[in-house]
Amino acid sequence: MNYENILTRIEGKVGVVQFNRPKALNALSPELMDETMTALEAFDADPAIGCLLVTGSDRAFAAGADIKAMATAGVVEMMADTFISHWDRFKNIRKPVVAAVSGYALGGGLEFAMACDMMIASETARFGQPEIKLGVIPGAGGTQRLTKAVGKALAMEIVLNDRMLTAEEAATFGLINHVYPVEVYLAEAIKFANQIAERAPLAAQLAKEAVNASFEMPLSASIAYERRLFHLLFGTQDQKEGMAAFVEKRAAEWKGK
Ligand code: DAK
Repeated sequence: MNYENILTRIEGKVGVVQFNRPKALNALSPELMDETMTALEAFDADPAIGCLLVTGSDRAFAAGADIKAMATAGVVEMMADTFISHWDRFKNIRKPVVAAVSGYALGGGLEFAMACDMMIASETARFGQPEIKLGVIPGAGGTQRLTKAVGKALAMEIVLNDRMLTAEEAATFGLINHVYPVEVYLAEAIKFANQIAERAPLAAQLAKEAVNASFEMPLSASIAYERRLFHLLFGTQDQKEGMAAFVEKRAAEWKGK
C-alpha cells in the first residue's frame, strides 16, 4: 500500500505504524485515520505479526484531531460517517497495540494513545486534553479513559483547566507503562512489543479482550466472562504445548492454534 500520511514497517514480529504529518504535528486528519486503520487491520490479519505499535515523531505523537479540518464543520458534518467511522474501526483490532509516545500527545492524540493497550513514552512526552481552549470537550473517549486511568480530581483538572502531564507524572498516575530517554524510547517500545509478540497469540488476544471487558461490564459479569475465555483456551493446541513444555522443562513453541 502507498500511504500519504503514515509510514509502515515490520520490526521482528511487530507491525509498526508511524504517523507522518510533521508539518501539522501529526494532526489526526480523517485521511490519516483511514490509512492508520487500514494498516493496523492488515497487520492484525497477518499471522507473522504478534503485536502492533503506533508511534509519531520525537516532537509529537499527535497534537490532536485536525483542527483545520473541523473548524468550519457543523453538527451534520461532524456526525457524518467519514469523520467518526475510522476511529470506530480501532475497537475491532484483536492483537495487542503498544503506543510509543514522544512530545505532544494532545486531544485526539492522547485519546488514540489511551485506546491502545499499553504506552511507552519518552521523557519529553506531554499529555493533555486542551479541547476546552477550542470551545469544545474531548470527543473520542478523553473524559472516560482518562478518568478511569488517573481518577476524577486530576481528570477534571486536565479536561477543564488544560493541565498537561509530564511523562514522569503520567507514569506516577498509572496512565503509561514506562518512560525512557528520547534517544531510546522507540527502540525500547519495539523491544517491549516484540516480547509481547512472542507470547501465545490466542492467549494474548483473549487476555486483551478480558482486561478490556473490565471497562465494559459489572465485576460479576466480567469475572464470569474471563472464566469462559479461560475455558476456551483449553480447546487450543497452544495450551497443550504450553503446559507440556512446562512439564518437560523446555521452551514452548506457539502455533497460534
Ligand atoms: N490540528 C491542525 N494543525 C495543527 C494541530 C492540530 N491539532 N496542532 C498543530 N498544528 C499545526 C499548526 O497549525 C502549525 O501549522 P502552521 O501554522 O505552521 O501551518 C504546526 O502544526 C506547528 O504548530 P505550532 O506552530 O502551533 O507549534 P508550537 O510548537 O508553537 O505549539 C502545540 C505546539 C501542540 C502546543 C500547538 O500546536 C497546539 O496547541 N496545537 C493544538 C492542540 C489541540 O488543541 N489539540 C486538540 C484538538 S481537538 C473524535 C475524534 C477526535 C477528536 C474529537 C472527536 N470523534 C471520533 C468523534 C479530537 C479532537 C481534538 O483533538
